[in-house]
Amino acid sequence: MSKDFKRYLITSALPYANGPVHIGHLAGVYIPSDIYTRYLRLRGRDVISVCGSDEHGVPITIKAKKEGITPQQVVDRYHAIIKDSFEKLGISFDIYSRTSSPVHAETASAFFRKLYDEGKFVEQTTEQFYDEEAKSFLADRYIVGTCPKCGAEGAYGDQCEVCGSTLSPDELVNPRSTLSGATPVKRETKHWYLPLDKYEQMLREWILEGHKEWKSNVYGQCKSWLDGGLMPRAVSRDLDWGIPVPVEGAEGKVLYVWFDAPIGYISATKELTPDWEKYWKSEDTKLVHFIGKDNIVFHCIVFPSMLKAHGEYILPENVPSNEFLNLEGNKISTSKNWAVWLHEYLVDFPGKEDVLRYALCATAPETKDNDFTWKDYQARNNNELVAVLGNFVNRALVLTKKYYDGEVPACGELTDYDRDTIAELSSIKASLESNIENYRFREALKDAMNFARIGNKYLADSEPWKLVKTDAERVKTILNIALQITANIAVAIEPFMPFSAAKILNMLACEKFGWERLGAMDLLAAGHHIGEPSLLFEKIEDDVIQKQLDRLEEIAKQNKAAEVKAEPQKAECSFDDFQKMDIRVSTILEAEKLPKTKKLLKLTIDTGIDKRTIVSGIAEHFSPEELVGKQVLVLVNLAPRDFKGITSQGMILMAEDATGALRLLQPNEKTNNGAMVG
Ligand code: B3M
Ligand code: ZN
Repeated sequence: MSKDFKRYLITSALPYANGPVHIGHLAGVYIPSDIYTRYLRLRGRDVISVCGSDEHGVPITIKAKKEGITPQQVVDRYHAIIKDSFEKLGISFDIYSRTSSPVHAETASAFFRKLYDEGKFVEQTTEQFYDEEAKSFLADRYIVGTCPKCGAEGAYGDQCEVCGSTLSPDELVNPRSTLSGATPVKRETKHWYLPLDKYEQMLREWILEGHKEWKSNVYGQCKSWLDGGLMPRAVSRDLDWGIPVPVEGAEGKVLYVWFDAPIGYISATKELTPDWEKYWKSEDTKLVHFIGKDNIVFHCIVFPSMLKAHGEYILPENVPSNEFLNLEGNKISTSKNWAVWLHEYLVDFPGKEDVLRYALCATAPETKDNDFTWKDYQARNNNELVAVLGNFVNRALVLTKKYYDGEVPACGELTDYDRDTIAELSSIKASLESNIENYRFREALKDAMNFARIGNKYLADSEPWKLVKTDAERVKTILNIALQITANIAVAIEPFMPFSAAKILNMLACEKFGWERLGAMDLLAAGHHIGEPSLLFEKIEDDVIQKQLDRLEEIAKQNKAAEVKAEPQKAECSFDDFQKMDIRVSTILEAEKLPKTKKLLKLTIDTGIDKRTIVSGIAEHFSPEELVGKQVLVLVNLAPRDFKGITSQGMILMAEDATGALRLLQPNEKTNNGAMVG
């Protein structure tokens, strides 16, 4: 079954350029694909890795509308951020292109045109929602209304974000267009459909019979789609952002984003190399799509049907899709800002690119959804990278410096323990390779780390720092072995942590050893001079992690507040009713806690009319110190009330937000006390 391929073409899902990349994207797609690609390169294979920004589709136009800018401005901004942050994390695409490139427009148009000319599409006229004021057909996302399931306002035509129900625009109560507010009407429109049902048999044979080795989540999804029966799918849309449908009489219509985006893989390859056809059109190429689980149907059913319909292209050999990564127990969400953004991480954690690569690979949701927590990130750094990997490499190098002035000592006679250790090390390579080649990157990372674990144990067991006083000859052998292990680590971790691998090589004063030598114990010649040791990783302290947790807590609060519905309006009051209330700008002069109470503060207030005492139940929300000197609004003619024997003359006005926090109401600029509010 394992065919020998001459070359590899690796694709990674094209991120939508409507927001930056977050850790969910990285763990699900880009880190696995980069590990795989780097590994193949190290093995000397002919491999290219292509990716780029997905710059069409409704999410982009919505973002543009929300920010009052053009779709082009949106994609320019995020394409730059995404490309830059991928580079900084060491994601080593051979090309990171974009679907707004001219080569792509031409490639996608020609692809459509060929299918069109050969009669591979069916044309169908259906009724779609239309905004008569804005003179525009409406994508589902452009229609909002009341959710028929939970009654929430502002549900979208495809989904209610409050209760999570999947909806169709027909189901919305009181549907409105977000373009003009008008009630949408139905209007006829013509589109081109790819009859997926015609490819069902081909897909069944190819996937269900031919690719039983695919990951069970991917295989299972394909099977359930195929068992459910496939239907023709529209490949065009009424939209003004995208690649125009290259057919006469198709004004105002563009290619559906899921038609053009996967063709982006082909366009990117074209831009990369004039030899692109040998990657796409030869059965000797192993095509692998790295994607997230929400993209499975497009990469396993729709795109392969397109490729088959076209006729000149190969199909993917595998589509290793991951499940989802959650963040601190909750689903990552771009719209809710519940994410760790790569470009922000790079600023907050300079020099810690490999730590993120490591932590995300180690927690990658390979077989089921998984959770990223900052505590786990910290523990992985401190207990694994610092305590095991960094510690071992540092000891080996520092001791070599100290005992031999940086010269690699010769290996003497081996003990049984040495031989066992070496045997253990040499068995790792095969496991590491098989794990990577079978997309088990978490296991592969454990294999790579095993070099450091074994090395660490070897030094701890053999204690050269003690032995140096009694058996100096033996210490030479121990350190020779420790240095050989260090050199092996530089090879083994390179696909996962390329920056650290380079750092180790630099400290060893060596060029790359080559993957084929992994496991060998003669990577460093006796007499070779190593360079200066420095720390590979540093401990991450609690306060750094706390800062990230605080940020998330703040976001959670804001999200909660945004979700909460305001209390219904109270019964009407007359202007005279309102006029009865005498509200004045006042300054808090003194504040103290009322003894033996939890909630009460005794405040002395300058109302401009007089100085008076107010007792307020806010001690759990404000400390006396933070109140003194603040200007506030006070209802001064409220009937006096006694609290614990103190008469309170008035009430300070406050707002309680959705989280239960109290906010003082203050004039927006300093105002004289006694100024009337009304
Ligand atoms: N832009 C969807 C996503 O990010 C998408 C992938 C396209 S791959 C051709 O989920
Ligand atoms: Zn709902």
